[in-house]
Amino acid sequence: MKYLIGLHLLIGAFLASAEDQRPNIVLLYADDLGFGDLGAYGANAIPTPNMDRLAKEGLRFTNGHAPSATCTPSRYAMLTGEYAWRKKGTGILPGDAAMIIEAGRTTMASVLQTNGYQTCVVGKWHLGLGVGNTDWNKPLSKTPLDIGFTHSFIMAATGDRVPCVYMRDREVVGLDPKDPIEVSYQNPFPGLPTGSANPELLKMHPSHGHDQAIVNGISRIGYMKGGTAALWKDEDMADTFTGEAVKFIDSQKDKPFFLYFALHDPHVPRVPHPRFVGKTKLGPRGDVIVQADWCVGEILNALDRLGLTEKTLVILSSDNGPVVDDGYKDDAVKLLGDHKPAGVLRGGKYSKFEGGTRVPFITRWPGKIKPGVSAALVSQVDFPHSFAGLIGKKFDAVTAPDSLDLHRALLGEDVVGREYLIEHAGGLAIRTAQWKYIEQSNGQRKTKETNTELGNDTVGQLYDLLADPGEKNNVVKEHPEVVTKMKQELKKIIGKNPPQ
Ligand code: NG6
Ligand code: CA
Repeated sequence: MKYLIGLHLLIGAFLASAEDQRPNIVLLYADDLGFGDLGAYGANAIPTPNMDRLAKEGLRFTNGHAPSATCTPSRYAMLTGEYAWRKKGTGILPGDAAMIIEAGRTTMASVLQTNGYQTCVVGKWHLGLGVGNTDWNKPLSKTPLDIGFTHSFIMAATGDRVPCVYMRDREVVGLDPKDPIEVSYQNPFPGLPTGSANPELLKMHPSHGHDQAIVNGISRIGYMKGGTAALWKDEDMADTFTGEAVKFIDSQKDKPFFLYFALHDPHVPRVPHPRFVGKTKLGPRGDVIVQADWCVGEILNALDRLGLTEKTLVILSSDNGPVVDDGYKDDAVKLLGDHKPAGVLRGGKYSKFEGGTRVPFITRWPGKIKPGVSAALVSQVDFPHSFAGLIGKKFDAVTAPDSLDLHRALLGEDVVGREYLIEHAGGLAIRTAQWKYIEQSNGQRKTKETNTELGNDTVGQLYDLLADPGEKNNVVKEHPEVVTKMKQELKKIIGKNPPQ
């Protein structure tokens, strides 16, 4: 009996220590940050000491991918483990869209929540809220709280879309009930100024689109009325989100936690706090990357201060590649100089070329991850299964057909990662460690507005990424056997769970 009790205690202690091994997870997710935008990936026009610190102390991936070349589909895939192109209605959403992830669905957050983690999202959401026809003056029926988050402090969509307010859990923060919010993506509110009618009221002018409601001297996509006390000030957004993120870490320091910090920068409108203005010679786009780097630094400092650095897996990445002019006259094109936001890669946000989805991707967990560089092919769509794998669980939802348990790759123990990866920007491309095949398409080659090479061509394109990382030489004719294999695999992957 004595021995049995002894054994029991021993097993108990072992289990407790196994539990203690479970790391906190902090996912720092920038918006439109390019493969070449930080020092660790070769930039020298933008100082990013905190992101570079992560790379130095952790593992810097050279083949880390966002699932799509724009925000909503990337985030949909990252949260659910299902590629967005399988499901209708997962393109860039307006700010009044219904939530596109079903309540109760297993996500990268819920798998941690059901295993005892406190889970928090702070920042950009852009996956819809409520069920449609949202009344912003009432608690919302569908929010991050319904898909695995215990805490939520978000903006509904993007910085350039109404409603320009923060939401905590189910409610708008700081709303005066006597000044209710109305939102419309169809019609302007009579009597209210707009960017197109009243350019004299603007402190930043649109270059394309973005000429509707004016909030804080900046015109946006969509119309809104009321909610004056709740409106955000773009200059303070990075401070506000970072403050919330640090507050969450402080409050959870003794329990395992997951923080999904979805930074707004460097998405448009690019409006740095005055203390970051002029920190680069690149104008607002460079300055808000410095601001994003500061946000990262504040999180790393909080982990250091609380003694959590060794207990925390930090992941830094971006939801899609970079764009220079994304709709505001912020001098980003004029002041770009030699800076290459996508580094050696071709294309950027919206593109099927590598610049669309290959993004900064860094993991750090001191003592567990050996610092270095990894060429493993990994995607954010793998987070759901990998987070489960990391805590010794299975992500057993059948709703995540595209997610793999690559936690060993994230920790640097597996240097290969995926065999195949799908890239998505309107149409699809498929790649392996060496090859990239882009399906033929009749889409336009380049967008006039953003000047992005979209990767469309009326013939299929095959690139040898090892020899030609910039996707300059289409070798589709030279390697018919590779093309056949890639097409077959693409068909197989699509067929696994055909698009709706
Ligand atoms: C585009 C916007 C762009 C940006 C993008 C979404 C116009 C002309 N362009 O439609 O500015 O908001 O949508 O970006 O409106 S994302 O990173 O959220 O996907
Ligand atoms: Ca984005």
